[in-house]
Amino acid sequence: MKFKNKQISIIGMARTGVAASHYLAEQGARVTLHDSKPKEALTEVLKQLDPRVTTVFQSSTPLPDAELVVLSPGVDIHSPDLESARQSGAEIISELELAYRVTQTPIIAVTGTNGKSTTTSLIGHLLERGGKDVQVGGNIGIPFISQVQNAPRDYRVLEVSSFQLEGTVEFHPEIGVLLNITPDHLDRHKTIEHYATLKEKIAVNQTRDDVLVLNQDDPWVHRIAAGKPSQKWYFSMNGPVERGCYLKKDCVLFADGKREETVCRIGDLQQAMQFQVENILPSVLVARLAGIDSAIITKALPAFKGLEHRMEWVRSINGIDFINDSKGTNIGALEKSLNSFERPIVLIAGGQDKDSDFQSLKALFKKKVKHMVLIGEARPKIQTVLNGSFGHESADDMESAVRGAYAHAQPGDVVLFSPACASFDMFRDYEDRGRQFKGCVQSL
Ligand code: UMA
Repeated sequence: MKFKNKQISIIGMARTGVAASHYLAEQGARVTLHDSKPKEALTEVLKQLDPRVTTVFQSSTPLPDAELVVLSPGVDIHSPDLESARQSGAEIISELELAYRVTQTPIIAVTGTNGKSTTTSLIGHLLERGGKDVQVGGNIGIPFISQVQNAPRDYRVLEVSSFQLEGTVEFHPEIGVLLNITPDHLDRHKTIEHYATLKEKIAVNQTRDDVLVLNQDDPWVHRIAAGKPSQKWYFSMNGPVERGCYLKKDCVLFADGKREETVCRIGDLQQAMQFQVENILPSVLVARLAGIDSAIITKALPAFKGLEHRMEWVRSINGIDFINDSKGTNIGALEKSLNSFERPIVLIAGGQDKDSDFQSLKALFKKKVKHMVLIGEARPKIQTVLNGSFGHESADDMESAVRGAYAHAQPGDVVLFSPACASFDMFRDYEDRGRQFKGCVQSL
């Protein structure tokens, strides 16, 4: 792709936009970086910009002569702000597509509603322990475009979101991983059908030389995989698969269609990972498909601690465990987290609603949760669902939420912070939210 002297508008002046502007300015493009926010709100970002980049504030509308428009993931490709660029014939792509077009290294791409970050990191960990030269990036927090000038020898391992896939055209991973599909981001994508179509873009350019790693237990994943020419390998929590990885009692098994091998015992893993077996299965499978021996994987798995803000054990007070699951930003994540415990749960949940159907969790709440503390904008909506059916209270800030939850917990209980919502109503992002939770727990 030739960028020299090309007029390019990048929308969104945060991590992705800044990284894309650096790359494109280096390539000699005429780069304009836009943001809907005013200049005063972006002073920190401005310090990081390449002087060759022109800035436009309080506008997400590309320049009239832009030949290429690159979107940050937070920018909706259907936004009316992009209409004039579309009509004038500019190509509109996501940063994921841009970075894909300028990289040669084989890509392992992980998508799905939940478990993406953990699976992506664990794949990176297993491949590194197996002696591969890899780079981990994407939605996990490191824009892919910021990595392209530093190519690893063997693989790029990317977490890719529906927001990033929305603006892809040619994107084509050698190994695509599709973890699960449950409703998320419906405030932007409107229907689960459309959301699933975006997830499908991980596979649409694959050929019979490529690999798809698929969740055997997820009906949406099956629908997406149907008819794709890719070589399909499966993983399952519920029973054997012919080619892939599955859970048998306490063991992870790998099968290649001819023979089976036991890769690890769940009891040997770090506690946080024992709650996330569903992420271990595809990670082990990808590592095997990338040529890593089972013996190396068996040794490498217990060293993986899991990610911050994902079923992260914070502290135990009088036999009450406090778990930080701030990265659980949708109801599918909350469902999985609740199902991980066989002990009474005091749940802290809520935040900015993403048009989620909390009604679908009502039965599970009744079964698993002994008391609920609600935070954020979604409080009235969740309260309507609970409808006085069991104990709940409302908290205006994290400190009162943690104190309220602690007051209702007894030895042997779990205080689980798994919000099932976005964080932006009360916090900078889910990391800020999780750190505030941990800070409040530490000061109890
Ligand atoms: N903006 C506009 N116009 C718009 C919309 C937004 O100018 O119409 C501006 C905002 O004012 C803001 C900027 O765009 O200044 C924000 O862009 P961004 O939201 O894309 O932020 P980045 O920092 O670039 O982060 C993005 C991903 N953000 C989102 O998908 C919302 C990060 O994923 C990702 O880690 C990062 O790129 C690096 O790849 C976060 C996320 O929440 C963690 N992802 C969702 C999820 O995991 O569920 C998909």
